[in-house]
Amino acid sequence: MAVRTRKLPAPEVLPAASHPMHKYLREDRLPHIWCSGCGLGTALSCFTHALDELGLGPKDVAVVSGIGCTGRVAGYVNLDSYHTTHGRAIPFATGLTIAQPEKKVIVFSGDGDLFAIGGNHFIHAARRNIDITVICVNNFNYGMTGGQFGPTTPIGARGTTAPYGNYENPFNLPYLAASSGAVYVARWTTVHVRRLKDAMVEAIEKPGFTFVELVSPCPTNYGRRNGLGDGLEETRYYAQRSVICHGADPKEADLIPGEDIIVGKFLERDRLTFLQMYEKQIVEKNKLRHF
Ligand SMILES: Cc1ncc(C[n+]2csc(CCOP(=O)(O)OP(=O)(O)O)c2C)c(N)n1
Ligand code: SF4
Ligand SMILES: [Mg+2]
Repeated sequence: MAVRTRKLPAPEVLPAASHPMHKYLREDRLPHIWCSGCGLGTALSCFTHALDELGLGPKDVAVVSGIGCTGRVAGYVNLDSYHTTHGRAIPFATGLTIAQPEKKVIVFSGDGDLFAIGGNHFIHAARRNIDITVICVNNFNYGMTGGQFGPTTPIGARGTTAPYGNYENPFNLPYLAASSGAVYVARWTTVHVRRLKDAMVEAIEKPGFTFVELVSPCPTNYGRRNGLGDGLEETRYYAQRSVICHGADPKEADLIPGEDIIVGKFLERDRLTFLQMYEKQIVEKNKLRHF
């Protein structure tokens, strides 16, 4: 008996959905590697909206990341971006901004990258008032490598290397930034998307060393071990505990589990930047000529 075959209609090809800020994204690198419920998608989305509001295009901005889940941001933005070695985003950014001061140079990295292995660079860049913006996604642990405790892990919180709870005092990042010399310091969470975007806009616009801390859920490695549930529950916890307190003394903004999370714009001030100081102290005083 002859076999009868039926010709099927060609499948309908649907146009691929694009992200509203696709001009800032390397869509060929997507899907991203981040876990479901992670705050990093929100962080990146706020960042692209901030760039859009500032009207910054690929020639105006460079993004520098270290290593970690947060560090992947550099690979996803369709800009001049540098995925550097662990802890060294700030030195790379320092070279970039000195070579091309007209560019907005933005460091986007994690709490471990910026404050453990890279902590030294952070305090000195702030002290020297290097003209860069540092955005730190603080998820209280080394997410990428499996949940080790780090310099922002709260006392008592568990990690793979702190099975009985961390007993080392964590950094209060806004206080560290402010006392090291930053000219703009703010903290928001992934719940405060508009305020976070506004803080990024202000920090990027302002000359000098500016700092935005972003408290973000890491359900896979931090939330799960610390009774915070999945990404949504961890986000809900940050929403419920946040108290907006603009102008608060950063010294009072410690992050302690079970207590209020003080968020807001803590500080804005003016200081001569590294290059302005060089101009004033060296070029003008010695009547040097510019190259
Ligand atoms: C010199 C060096 N040491 C250690 C590592 C391993 N390592 C990769 S990412 C990371 C920590 C990342 O933590 P964080 O910056 O908080 O980023 P997250 O993954 O939490 O976003 C470490 C220790 C490395 N890549 N290079
Ligand atoms: S391990 Fe944590 S920080 Fe990394 S992608 Fe997963 S949820 Fe996000
Ligand atoms: Mg981290």
